[in-house]
Amino acid sequence: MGAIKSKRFKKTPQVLLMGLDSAGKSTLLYRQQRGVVMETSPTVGFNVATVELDKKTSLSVWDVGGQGTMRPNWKYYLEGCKVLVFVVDSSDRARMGEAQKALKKILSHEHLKGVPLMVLANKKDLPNSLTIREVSTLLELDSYTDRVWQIQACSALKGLGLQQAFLSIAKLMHKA
Ligand code: G3D
Repeated sequence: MGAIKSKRFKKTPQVLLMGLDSAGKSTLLYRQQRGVVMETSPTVGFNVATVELDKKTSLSVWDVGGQGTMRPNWKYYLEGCKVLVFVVDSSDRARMGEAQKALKKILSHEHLKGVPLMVLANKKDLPNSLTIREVSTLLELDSYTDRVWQIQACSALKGLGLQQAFLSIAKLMHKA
């Protein structure tokens, strides 16, 4: 998500958009954005992008691959999260295990206890993309019995399924 410019960062975002690098987070944001305000946070060493969805809701975006050593700093960012949106590249079977581990790790944080989860199985336009049932199995979503979760297929590139996804995210916010 390096291409997005940054300006401001809120410490208590309402929606966190996470996923491995190349999952399609930046593409999704560019599709959804109204006004994008971004920041690279030098103090914690990873990029955080914040988008104003509307006057009351902000969305912060992180790459979570390989950030294990940054975990002590996560508490400053995860607090106040109402919905966690996890984006996966559904055409990349080889990295599903890595995505599963990253998701599990982030969800184990105390600040995300009981926080609803929306998984976006992105790149559904590609012919080799996995079904949402397959993605859900590989991410072991059934093991998350202590929170509400949903999975939806989308294509950030083609703009497919995004409107529905954001409507569902708005609904999940009220379940937090
Ligand atoms: P990230 O922000 O999660 O790191 P990006 O991911 O948004 O930068 O996307 C990584 C690559 O995947 C980009 O291709 C982008 O165009 C592509 N991509 C994102 N979403 C989709 C999608 O829904 N369908 C398809 N087919 N491709 C998608 P490049 O070639 O620029 O690396």
